[in-house]
Amino acid sequence: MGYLRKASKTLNQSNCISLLFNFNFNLTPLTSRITHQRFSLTRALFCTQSRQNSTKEKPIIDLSQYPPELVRNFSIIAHVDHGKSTLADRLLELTGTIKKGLGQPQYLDKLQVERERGITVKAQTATMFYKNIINGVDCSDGKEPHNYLLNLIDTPGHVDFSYEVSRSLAACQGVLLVVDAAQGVQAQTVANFYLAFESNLSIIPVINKIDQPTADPDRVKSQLKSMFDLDPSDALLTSAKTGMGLEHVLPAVIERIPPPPGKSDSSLRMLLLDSYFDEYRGVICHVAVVDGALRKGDKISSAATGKSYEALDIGIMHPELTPTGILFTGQVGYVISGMRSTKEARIGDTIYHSRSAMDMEPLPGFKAAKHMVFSGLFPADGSDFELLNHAIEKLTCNDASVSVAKETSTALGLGFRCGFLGLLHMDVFHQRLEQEYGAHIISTVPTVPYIYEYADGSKLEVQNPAALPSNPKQRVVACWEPTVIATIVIPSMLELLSPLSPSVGVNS
Ligand SMILES: Nc1nc2c(ncn2[C@@H]2O[C@H](COP(=O)(O)OP(=O)(O)O)[C@@H](O)[C@H]2O)c(=O)[nH]1
Ligand SMILES: [Mg+2]
Repeated sequence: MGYLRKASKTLNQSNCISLLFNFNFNLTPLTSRITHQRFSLTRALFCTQSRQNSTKEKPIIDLSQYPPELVRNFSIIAHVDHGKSTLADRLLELTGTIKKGLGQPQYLDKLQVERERGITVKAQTATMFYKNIINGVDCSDGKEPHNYLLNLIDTPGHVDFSYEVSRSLAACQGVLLVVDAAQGVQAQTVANFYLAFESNLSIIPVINKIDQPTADPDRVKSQLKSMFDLDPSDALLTSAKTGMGLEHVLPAVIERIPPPPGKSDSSLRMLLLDSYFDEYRGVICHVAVVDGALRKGDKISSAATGKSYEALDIGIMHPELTPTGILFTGQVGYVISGMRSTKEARIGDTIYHSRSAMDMEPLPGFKAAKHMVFSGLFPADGSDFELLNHAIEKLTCNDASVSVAKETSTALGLGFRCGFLGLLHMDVFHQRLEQEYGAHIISTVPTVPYIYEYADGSKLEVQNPAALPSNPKQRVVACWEPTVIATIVIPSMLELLSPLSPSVGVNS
């Protein structure tokens, strides 16, 4: 736990018992859709995987034409609603990856929950091919224009999904930091900037929505300078809605973001970035090839589990699963290798060739997710426990930031205690269980973890009040609860006070 404050200076046993009592019996179903209907494992109209089938007649893409110096991997990061997914749409159209006007807006928001709520909750990768030409003029000094392979990752903006952002950045060498020209820098702009900055990534500021009447790009430029020390002249001015200024984005990506640093002549090392479960093909892993190359049929091993697999299918997201049979150094794509569960597909794992696994150094992987709220999940019908177990297993394959442990409640029977990054994350997880796996669940009131300190100095972290042991011999002397150390960003003192202006006196 990050920051803790003393919830009470001293807690006597009776306080603890009443706390326990309140929590234990205050089980409010968050999902009001409890019916006697059984689970159905039918997939909803929208699902976690890419839209497939559109790849059949396409010629196989030859990835050997893209050595690392012609590859750029970048994420689009920003606060919620600053236009990341819309900008991704325009870049996909500009490179001919999707047809202009066809398909829905925010194309990479594929989940039903994303479309219903109008937010991105999953980072999505798309590979684009782009000739470095601006307005028909070759910008590589009269030489034949190069064909570049660009991997774009659209990320969520809400803080509850920042684990998606931090993992995406591990596959990138640079970011487009999008800022709304009217809203200016907001909370997640700051948080995401520091994630990219700490990862040593090249940062390209993009001031978006300049078509809006209230847009004030100069104010945003000065914010970028004062808060992040970003040169105002480096900022690109765009409107992802009208297409204004977009022609400068990809040339800037090629110029300012370095190619991936891996070694082509080394043995294979791949980072497992993300995964999802497909009923027919098992786990589909999203990977970034750091060193070496991976070919279809290769024998590969996981550093985390030691298990070996065969690479049955390999390809890129263009923007759907597109088989290529091979992935080279610096490229980002997918691998299907017959993994069946999350226990095998560990996010952050390093994958090698089985033949060289002995003398390989694993990649650093990812920091573990920090769970902020915990809640119990129980099947609405007790006999559906196994089905809920399978549904959670498959969904956590696509959402590595949820922790799951079995628990039993006297009132609700067998279930699970799940840890989430925040309340929105919890709500989205419940909704996905229902929409993608037909689960009917009862969830208990979310709680935060507490730390109890005993008279003998020992401490106990409790995620569920029912787990607090009631031992009269051990006196609880203090109870600690998580707190937030926050930075408040205010455009100016004057703007903060202006809504109060009638009551603010002016001193002349
Ligand atoms: N006026 C205007 N609206 C935009 C622009 N870019 C995005 N939007 C709108 O802003 C809203 C949020 O966009 P979205 O791409 O989902 O933002 P995200 O949360 O950062 O991915 C949508 O309604 C978009 O249509 C722009 O350049 N100009
Ligand atoms: Mg989005």
